[in-house]
Amino acid sequence: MNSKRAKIHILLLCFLALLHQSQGQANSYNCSDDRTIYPCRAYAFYRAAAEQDLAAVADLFGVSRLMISRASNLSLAAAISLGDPLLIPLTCTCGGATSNLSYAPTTYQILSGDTFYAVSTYKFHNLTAYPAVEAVNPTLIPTQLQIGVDVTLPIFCQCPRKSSPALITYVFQPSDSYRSIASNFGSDVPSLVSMNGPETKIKHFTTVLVPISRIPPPMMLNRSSVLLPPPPRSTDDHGVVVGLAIGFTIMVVLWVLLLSSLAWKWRAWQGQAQNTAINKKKNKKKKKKMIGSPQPSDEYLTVDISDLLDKYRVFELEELRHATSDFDRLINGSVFKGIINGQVFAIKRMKWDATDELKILQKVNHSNLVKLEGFCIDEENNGCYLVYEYIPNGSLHDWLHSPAMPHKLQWRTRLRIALDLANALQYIHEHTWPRVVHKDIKSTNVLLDATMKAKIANFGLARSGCNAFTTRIIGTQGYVSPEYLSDGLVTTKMDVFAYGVILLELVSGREAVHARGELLWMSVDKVFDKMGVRRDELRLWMDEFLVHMSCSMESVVIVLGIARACLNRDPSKRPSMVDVAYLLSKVDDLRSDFSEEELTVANVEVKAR
Ligand SMILES: *[C@@H]1O[C@H](CO)[C@@H](O)[C@H](O)[C@H]1NC(C)=O
Ligand SMILES: *[C@@H]1O[C@H](CO)[C@@H](O)[C@H](O)[C@H]1NC(C)=O
Ligand SMILES: *[C@@H]1O[C@H](CO)[C@@H](O)[C@H](O)[C@H]1NC(C)=O
Ligand SMILES: *[C@@H]1O[C@H](CO)[C@@H](O)[C@H](O)[C@H]1NC(C)=O
Ligand SMILES: CC(=O)N[C@H]1CO[C@H](CO)[C@@H](O)[C@@H]1O
Repeated sequence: MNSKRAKIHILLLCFLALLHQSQGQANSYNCSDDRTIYPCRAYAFYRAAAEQDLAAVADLFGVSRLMISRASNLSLAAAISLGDPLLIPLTCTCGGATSNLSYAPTTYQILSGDTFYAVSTYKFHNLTAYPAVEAVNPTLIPTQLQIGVDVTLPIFCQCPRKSSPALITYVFQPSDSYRSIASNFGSDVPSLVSMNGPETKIKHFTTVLVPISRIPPPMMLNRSSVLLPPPPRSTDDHGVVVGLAIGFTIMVVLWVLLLSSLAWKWRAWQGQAQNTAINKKKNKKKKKKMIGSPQPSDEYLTVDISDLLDKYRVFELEELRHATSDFDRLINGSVFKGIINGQVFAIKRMKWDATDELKILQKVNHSNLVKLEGFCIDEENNGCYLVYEYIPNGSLHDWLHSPAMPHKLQWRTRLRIALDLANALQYIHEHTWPRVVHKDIKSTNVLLDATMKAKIANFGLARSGCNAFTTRIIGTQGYVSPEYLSDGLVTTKMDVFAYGVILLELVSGREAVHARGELLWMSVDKVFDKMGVRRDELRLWMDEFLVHMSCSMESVVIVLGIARACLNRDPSKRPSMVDVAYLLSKVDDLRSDFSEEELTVANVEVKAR
């Protein structure tokens, strides 16, 4: 009985192999037949190049060091040397009808002398190939690459169809055979044949897919488990001893932090069920797709805590307890007001993993972003606190929508806020590397300081890296972009969309979601007709207070036009925040010619022409 089954099995494999042979190798990465299995976790095998440390590899692939080190059975503090094998966790996606290629998008910035061929062959070690690079970057001309331009490098990958939990993309070396690959990765020759066709057809330096059942694979388990940090350069013995002692201390500290970070992760993982899922059904469907991919916690970006220690103040729990009168001064949600040495802070208790937010915040520094001052680890409760600068005037949401506010915002102030936000978003989208997408732009996450300058808070959902896909759809209704809701597509354009909704709130004084469930961004359509803005409808739709203050209709129309562009359903047609900030600054510049008192509607209208 069993042997019969085995025979059928082998026959089936041969059949599959033949099928593959006739279709050629490129079809291993054709994703058009079953799009429902994307995105998924996939892996690429990469050997460290000369002078490349873990951070350099992590940057190249846009993943965290911790993710690589965990998949590769390395300690985070370990030095890696030339040729060390690394397993890079990637998110494998389907490139869409234009390419039908399954790949993990990796952003690469062109340096002097780079060509698509050189980058795929030498920097990415043939994990991708230049024709594929051309296919996924249709707007770039390969012979005219400009230094600094971003290129998407499609790392070949594939999502597993059934039994095998993950697939590794491996570049077939001249010294390799299916047999050696199978033993290195804990796979078997028939599976390799079924995935890639017969061995004789495999060309050197092309990729093969290796199904594996365990991460890390056997060849990486054989590493010595005690890896020391790189030896200090100093040659005198005293220096070496001190260096080792310091290295050891750092390692111990790192491990303690790493363990607590893992503990937060576990909590985060458990707490996920309670997260605000805007579309529970969709969420469920997407989650199902991820079943079978190993290490669900890898979904989280992780932070190299070593980078944080010298940048931020580390607070003691006792200190925070004292500052907040034993956590009695609640601002809202889980944010407390605390006073330490006369300085006021906002202290946020993290319900789940803070490492995402820490990782993002350590990279950003802009006067329109709420600044992180330090953090505190609560070992007893496996929790953590983030300590921010205190922003006294509360949220934009309250100023626009709460009847309790002492007065309403002037149009000029609203324009100023719009420009502040545009500048902040422009900064995180254009001046961070990899790019940061905030993912939860909304008026409650916009805080106003004593001079009514706007600052963006709450990077809890933020992501670095663009064009990623997510399988956890979370966000705030009324602000989420259609493409994120339907495909989980995360790009800077989703922040642009949410920003468009805030502009509508500023103009209309209405909430992003009306009490009856109507979405503000949909309701604005009635203000427009084929010719543009209908002024009569606009007067009815906009904030009554602004109408009474007889603010410049001209500038309201300009802002509404910008909002409408930001809300385009096609993300590629939305302007970038650079464009938005430029357009707004022109409106705003006009106004700053005048002092607040002198500013009259007539002046602005004349100037606006
Ligand atoms: C992928 O497969 C589909 C049908 O299965 C076919 O139409 C398409 O041409 C293939 N694409 C590539 C790039 O081979
Ligand atoms: C992608 O696949 C679809 C469906 O099989 C097919 O209609 C389309 O032509 C393919 N596109 C390319 C560029 O191969
Ligand atoms: C990539 O493949 C080319 C041949 O196609 C080979 O010359 C080159 O050495 C390979 N790169 C690496 C890093 O192995
Ligand atoms: C483990 O490494 C040692 C040398 O470092 C080597 O002799 C041995 O064959 C390796 N074992 C496996 C299973 O790769
Ligand atoms: C750093 C690290 O994780 N090392 C592990 C590699 O795998 C071996 C065998 O499972 C473990 O004993 C090591 O601790």
